[in-house]
Amino acid sequence: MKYFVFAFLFGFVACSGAKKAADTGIQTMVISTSAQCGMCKSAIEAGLGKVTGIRKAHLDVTTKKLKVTYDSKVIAPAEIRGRVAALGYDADDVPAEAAAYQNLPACCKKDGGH
Ligand SMILES: [Cu+2]
Repeated sequence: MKYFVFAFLFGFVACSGAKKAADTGIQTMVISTSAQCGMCKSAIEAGLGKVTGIRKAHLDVTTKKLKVTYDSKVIAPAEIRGRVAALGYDADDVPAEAAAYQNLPACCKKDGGH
């Protein structure tokens, strides 16, 4: 019985937490990138980790999808895509910035070793 009550309370707290997150502007978006390997993953996740308003960035190297948790009151999706492009990677319809792309290791380039 105690466990049942605990589970109920936990569920209640989880639900109210989700509502609070929506009120504070926290949102999640998925960006298609041109990332190639684990180095790209590190570069993108570390690069976005420094950006104000971005709470979490996770790249799946297999799908090349970047999942970003951000505060919509602080940063807009277009700016997040711009940040990814500035690191040298395509972000949805925003092409990688040429200079940054040129500076990537060969294995991270779209026509690279992979
Ligand atoms: Cu790479």
